Amino acid sequence: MIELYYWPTPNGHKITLFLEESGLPYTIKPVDIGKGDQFRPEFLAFSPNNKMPAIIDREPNDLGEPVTVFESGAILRYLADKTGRFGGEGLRGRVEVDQWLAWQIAGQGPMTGQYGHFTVYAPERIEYAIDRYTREVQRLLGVLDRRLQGRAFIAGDDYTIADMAAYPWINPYTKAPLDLEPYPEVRRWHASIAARPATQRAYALTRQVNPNAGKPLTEEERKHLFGR
Ligand SMILES: N[C@@H](CCC(=O)N[C@@H](CS)C(=O)NCC(=O)O)C(=O)O
Repeated sequence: MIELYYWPTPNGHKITLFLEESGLPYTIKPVDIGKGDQFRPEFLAFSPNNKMPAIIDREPNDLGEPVTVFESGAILRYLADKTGRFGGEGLRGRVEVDQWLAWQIAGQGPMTGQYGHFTVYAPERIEYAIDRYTREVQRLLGVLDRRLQGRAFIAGDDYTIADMAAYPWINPYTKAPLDLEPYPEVRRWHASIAARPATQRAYALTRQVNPNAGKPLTEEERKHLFGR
């Protein structure tokens, strides 16, 4: 059984996308990042960067002690290796997946996150930052759009952990949506993943785990998320 330390945000969705798609048994341990659960010593003991997602695998393939993993990219790779699914086939298939997984966790995710921070959450409007991250996200959408030309999914014909990582970070801010009109391949790919039953199950967890999802942040939530 996998214990998933989770809150319904784009990085959290990456892991529920995998778990719902693979059918691997799991249980959710909510980490309410608006209440400061990410700073609890028992969570920091295995997720020292004070961010979710993280997992504990109580039944690792080597039958040894439980395995803990933090960082969404590392978790996706671990789960792909554990199940032998969604991680790319053979040396060449695997490297296709891993380079785009790295592109997502080092580029598309953080840049889109900064775009969201400065357009939605920052207490003051800083034009330079908004402009910088808007253009960077648009550039990354262009990179993804070109990659998807002639391919069903990021790594080729198969749906993989590279897609699961990138999907939740396409336009995650309803208060600051970006125009996806210039990226037809991204729109086609995004719609095909949105239609998957596993995707719908993963996103249905949002309201179940956080009934306040989508509401403006309270002062307490801002303090825990941006104040330390
Ligand atoms: N690089 C990390 C980023 C995870 C992350 O940013 N998690 C956010 C929510 S999406 C979080 O837990 N924030 C709590 C905090 O910053 O205190 C990953 O890919 O797992």
